[in-house]
Amino acid sequence: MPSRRSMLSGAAAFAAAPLTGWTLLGAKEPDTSSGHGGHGAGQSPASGAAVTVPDPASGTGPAGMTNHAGHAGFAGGSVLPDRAGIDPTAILYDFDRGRTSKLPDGRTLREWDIVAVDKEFEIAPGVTFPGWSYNGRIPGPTLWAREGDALRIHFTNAGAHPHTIHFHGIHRATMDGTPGIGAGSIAPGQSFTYEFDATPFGTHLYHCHQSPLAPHIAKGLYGAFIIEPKKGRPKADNEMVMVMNGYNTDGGDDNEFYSVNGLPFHFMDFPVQVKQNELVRIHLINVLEYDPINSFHIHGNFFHYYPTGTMLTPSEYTDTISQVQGQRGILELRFPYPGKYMFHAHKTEFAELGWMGFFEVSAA
Ligand SMILES: [Cu+2]
Repeated sequence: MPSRRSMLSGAAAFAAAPLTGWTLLGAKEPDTSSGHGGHGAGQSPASGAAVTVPDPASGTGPAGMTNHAGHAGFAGGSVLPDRAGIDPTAILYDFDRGRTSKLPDGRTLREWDIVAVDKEFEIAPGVTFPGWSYNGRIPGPTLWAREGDALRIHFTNAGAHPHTIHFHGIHRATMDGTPGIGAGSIAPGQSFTYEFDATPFGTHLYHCHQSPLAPHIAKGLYGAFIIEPKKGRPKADNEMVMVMNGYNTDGGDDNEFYSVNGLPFHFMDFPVQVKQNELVRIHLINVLEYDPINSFHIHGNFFHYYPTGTMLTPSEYTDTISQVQGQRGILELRFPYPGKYMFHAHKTEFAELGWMGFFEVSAA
């Protein structure tokens, strides 16, 4: 089996020798010797060694892929969202505020339906990933609430394995989505409603907490959970969610692909659109498994950073931050100059395996 390093060399060599790079990516064999146990996690091999190799010079590629010769990436570009089954650009702005109603005490009740479903995604050209997902997407829906709201999350497990939803926040033990406590594991075909209040305000996350934990998260069962302060924040012109994740495609103990909002290299081909001088607010969440640390670096700019989003004043003014698994925060910045500015994991290996993209700043 080629190492992650050799894949990286393959990716870097794409412009010069696309066939070699393509073969390295497409021909990865499943690793049947290791495996971290449980539920057949990651046991489906990468498929697609037989995909047509596009000609980077011609500007064309197989249907459903873009072509971005000129930067590290896949020979045919990232997979188009329709074909991938994931649209990272749509996920940026897809805040799900739930169904709202008023409780007798005047508070807002928000309700969501979340279904765990097993679903295949084409995360890289010719590479399918047998995901476990919330509502058929990786990452799952971004749940938005206001501090103090009453929340009800109606969870149904339509997958083949037991799952839970564990929310970060303050709540009773019985609502913690942890096996052995309260409803605990939700078996296939079963449902449970998690019920708690939205507190504290901040940028949080939710994920499955079934054992073995790493695959239950890494297969795709995670999402953003944002609680706005009761009085709100200063209005941002451009507010978005970025979930840093990775894919273990060979059942080994590391990731072969990295991304933001689910699709490697997507934002290289579809830069995040920003206007000069507008206030950009990014809710950044790290759900990466198998690697201890992830990071976010921006070119040509600095941002204010609010760790966990639980304070209204930033702790740092920087161009690079690190997050371990489950860590998250809010970034606020304005772009003073038009142009294209890269953002990526400052761990270069992650960047070259998919975790890189652009902001495209248009003149005000
Ligand atoms: Cu699970």
